Amino acid sequence: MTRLSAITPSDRAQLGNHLGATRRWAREGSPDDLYFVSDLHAMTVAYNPVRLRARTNEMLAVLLATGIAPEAVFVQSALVRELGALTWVLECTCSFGEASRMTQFKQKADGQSVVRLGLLTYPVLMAADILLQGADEVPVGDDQAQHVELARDLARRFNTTHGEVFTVPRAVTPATGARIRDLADPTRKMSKSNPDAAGTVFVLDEPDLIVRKVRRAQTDNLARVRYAPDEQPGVSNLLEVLAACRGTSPRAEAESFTAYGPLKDAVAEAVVEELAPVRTRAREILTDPAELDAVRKAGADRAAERAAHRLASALRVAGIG
Ligand code: AQP
Repeated sequence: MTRLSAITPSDRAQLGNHLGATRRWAREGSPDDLYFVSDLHAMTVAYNPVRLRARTNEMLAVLLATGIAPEAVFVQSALVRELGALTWVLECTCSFGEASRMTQFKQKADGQSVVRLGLLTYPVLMAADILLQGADEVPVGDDQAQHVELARDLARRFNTTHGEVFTVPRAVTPATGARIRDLADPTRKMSKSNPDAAGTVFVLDEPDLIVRKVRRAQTDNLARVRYAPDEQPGVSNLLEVLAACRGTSPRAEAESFTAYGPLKDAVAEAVVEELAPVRTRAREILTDPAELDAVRKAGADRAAERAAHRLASALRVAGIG
């Protein structure tokens, strides 16, 4: 069984990426799994090419530092030609209505004066990522489950129309940590590219900065520690983070606290402890660019080799190539 998932270097990896995704990839990984840095996905909004290259390398180092096997990683743009071809085929399988219904598209397009076409079509590129590698399972946080659903629909439709080429993938989401919220505004999810970084804990943040961010986390004036995401989103988010770090449940954690101060202290300590080994190892990896390049090259070769047969079949039955 092949699991495949990705992280976009739109900015630096954050705690939600770690708890909801990358930590699980490292823990649950099996020899056939594939995890990649989706640098092509980072181009859907205005970006700086020099920074994108640096973030891509940093993200690759974070994946390795989290414990993902070097044999399981690659950088998406190594397959830019193969993905370009399959994305076109899948775009011609997908309707405008399906693409424009994606919640993330609606959220990210909202308020932008210029909406790039790539922002609308990137879930189709994501479907190409998944289908090209024949993934069975796609471990993601809640926010990406809808995109995996689209990949399923496109795979089924293509197979029915042209012949069985693609494995139909399924999304798998974690019980806790599936949607870590922004510490400063718990009504929205924690994101790398949120312009206000006060509520985002980055994986490579120094411990004292993590402590400051957690201490400033928004709570409420109800003065009780309960896991009630609708009524007490800030407190519930802290409990969720604590539970994800400790491998417990938010409700069980709520029993141990009566005031917000001690809860924040416990969360800060747990997050610092959780991220410290990743930060230390990532720093080491980044001091050896030649080794990182070698991992990148080997990953590119493996991913291209896996993709070749499936792409050729898809193009053939679609009547092209
Ligand atoms: N807040 C979150 N809680 C739990 N899981 C999360 N993920 C993202 N945010 C949270 C999961 O992390 C994986 C990699 O995400 P991505 O880089 O592909 O894109 P994203 O979901 O758009 O992540 P961000 O951090 O919010 O980036 P920007 O700011 O660029 O939009 C995915 O499995 C995702 O579910």
